[in-house]
Amino acid sequence: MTSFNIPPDHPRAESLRTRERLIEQYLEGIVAASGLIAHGRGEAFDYMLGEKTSRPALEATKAAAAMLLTAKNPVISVNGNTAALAAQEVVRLANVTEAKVEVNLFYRSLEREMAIRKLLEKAGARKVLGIGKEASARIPELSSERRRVDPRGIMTADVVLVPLEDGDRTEALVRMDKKVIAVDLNPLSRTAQTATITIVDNIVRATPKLVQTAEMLKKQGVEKCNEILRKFDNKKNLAESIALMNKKLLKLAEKRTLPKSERE
Ligand code: PTJ
Repeated sequence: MTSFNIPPDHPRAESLRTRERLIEQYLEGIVAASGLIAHGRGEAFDYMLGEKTSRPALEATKAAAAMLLTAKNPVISVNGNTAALAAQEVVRLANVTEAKVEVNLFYRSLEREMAIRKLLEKAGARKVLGIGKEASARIPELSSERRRVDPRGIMTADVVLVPLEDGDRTEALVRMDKKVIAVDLNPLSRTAQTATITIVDNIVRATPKLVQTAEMLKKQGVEKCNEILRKFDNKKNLAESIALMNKKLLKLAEKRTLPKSERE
């Protein structure tokens, strides 16, 4: 535990609690040092979204749930930040969509893999793939440590959920004809732009909604899922998220500009 006491009435208490969680999990060896920086980048984009789940994000969440439910071999890829911020939701999502859970790290070490497995098991995971020598398959044309994957998991998956990702692997997975679902607050990132479905939302908000939506859609059946997928357009959805951020910035800029009478 870190010693910092967050005042409950602090206007940014929730955001500070998330930061503390990441720092704690960094000290536990779950989160990579770079994971703290990556989160800061995410926060900046979240600010532009008003730190709320947007309508396009909800639509993408619905499509993502439909894609996971209709997949033959769905896999949820877990890195340090995802484990720290959403371990329980990952396990719940895996249960409802019958997806496998695989640890896949950019800053790979056996210690971190085992610490993340332990955290996931504590959250209820029955089987966690991709640890150590189990990640014996290789994603072609990818040089980062993320290329090592489990032959029972990501290597043979048809749909891979990659929350908080770096762009290279998403591109490589798409080249392998896999469908990729990304959760990324930055709609401009390579991951966001390359994924089949991109949820532009904070993983803290997105994963409980994804679980809820999957539970609801599971009851409605495959036809409903297929219909949602037919109607979903990721490029359009991304453009809507960017437009939303733009609108928010313009609104803020407007408040700070000269009165109308003094403008050119
Ligand atoms: O645990 P490891 O070793 O696999 O490393 C994980 C990190 C995140 C360090 C690694 O994948 C990395 O360097 O990622 P990037 O390239 O910095 O990309 C992370 C993306 O996630 C950025 O586009 C951020 O805007 C976004 N992001 C950060 N925090 C959140 C987020 N998106 C959703 N929710 C967040 N909380």
